[in-house]
Amino acid sequence: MSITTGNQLYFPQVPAIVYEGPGSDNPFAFRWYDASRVVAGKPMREHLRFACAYWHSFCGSGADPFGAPTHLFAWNNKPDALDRARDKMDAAFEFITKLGLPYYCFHDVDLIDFTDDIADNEKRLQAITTYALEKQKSSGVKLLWGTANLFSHIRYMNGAATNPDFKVVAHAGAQVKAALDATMALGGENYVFWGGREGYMSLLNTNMKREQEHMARFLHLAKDYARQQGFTGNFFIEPKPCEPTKHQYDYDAATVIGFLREYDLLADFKLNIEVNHATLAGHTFQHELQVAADQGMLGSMDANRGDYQNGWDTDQFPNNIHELTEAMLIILEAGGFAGGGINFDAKIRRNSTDPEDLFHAHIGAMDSFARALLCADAILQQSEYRSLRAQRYASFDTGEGQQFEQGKLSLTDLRRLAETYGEPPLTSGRQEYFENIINRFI
Ligand code: XLS
Ligand code: NI
Ligand code: NI
Repeated sequence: MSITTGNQLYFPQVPAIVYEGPGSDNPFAFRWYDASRVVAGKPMREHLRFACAYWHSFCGSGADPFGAPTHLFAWNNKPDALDRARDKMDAAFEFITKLGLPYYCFHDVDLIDFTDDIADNEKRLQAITTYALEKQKSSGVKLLWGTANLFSHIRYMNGAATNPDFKVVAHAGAQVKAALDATMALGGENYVFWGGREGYMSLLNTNMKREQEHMARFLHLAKDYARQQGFTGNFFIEPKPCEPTKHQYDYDAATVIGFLREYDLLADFKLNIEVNHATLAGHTFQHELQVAADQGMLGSMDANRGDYQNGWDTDQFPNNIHELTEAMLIILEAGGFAGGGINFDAKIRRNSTDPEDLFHAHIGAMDSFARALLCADAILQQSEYRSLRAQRYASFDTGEGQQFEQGKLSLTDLRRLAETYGEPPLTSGRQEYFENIINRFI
């Protein structure tokens, strides 16, 4: 493989994107995302910790099951794999720095094409990692998380860590080891496991208990290896109920937390919650965030949105300020992410074929989150939202309610008290009023 360093610009027509305020009509400016503006005690950039997803933005081709690629990138033209990978990285860092994104995230195979040769793949990854390190140093961009793609190669069709054939499990191990090495070499702050094929298509041919034990064993091996190498970051599990597998073991936040607890992994792992995965699981995104936050497990977020008219992972860019405001309320009340940030796991549409479309997508998404952050902060600071919710539980703050919370009452006590209270009055949940509070600040 040859070594060339390109100076070519891939988005020469797009300037660096700066904050111009809500009144601006410049399509290449932020209206709400003002990185250094202090909100709730820290700058926006530290609340939001935005990351570019290498796979969607620089590896996605626009192809779908019915049609050929439509995103024909200038960085994909060279015959040599390392040359191609460097071109792609030049384009990625040009894009990331023009947007002022502080972070990026990748799968191993996003950085450089793999073959079936383990040693060669390791060499490839090391070569492009060296290049990435230079890019990070000269730009100040950091790695939010790395991961291994354990779902695209044909060997993983029956799963990776949960594959019924140990030989495939070993290959998954080799790949995760190299991806961890790359993540650590780049100072990656976290490492993600998304188990797209860790699950089953049919229970008839599946020993579910054994597969889940293998998954836990595998996670322990990965964690132990990284810790031995001095990695101090978080491991994240990204829940998803299905797709591509019919039933995925990491179904949702509650399921994953139970799994981590059962297999003694809670201390090292947290969750990476993805919007569209939450909706596929039959939850709202807010529900998944709250479940994670309540357990101190809110690690990071994959930001995108689904489509209310269909049932798959469409990975569209986020733009719903109302839903994002409700999400930011939970994140602010939780004190922010534990180690992670907001990774745009989203892709432009197949028919979005202008190079500028990738910028418009990210500008809109970053502005939507910034605006949601401002709205959520205003709701918490200026409205009765928090105190109204607290008041609903006031009967537990003193007296017998408090004794109940403290474990000082028996079931017989409850019966005795019920009789003395008589029938309680109906107390409104005031949902519509709560909804109005949110809208008042948008
Ligand atoms: C797919 C997942 C994937 C993970 C990383 O649905 O969101 O992109 O984020 O493997
Ligand atoms: Ni994701
Ligand atoms: Ni996804």
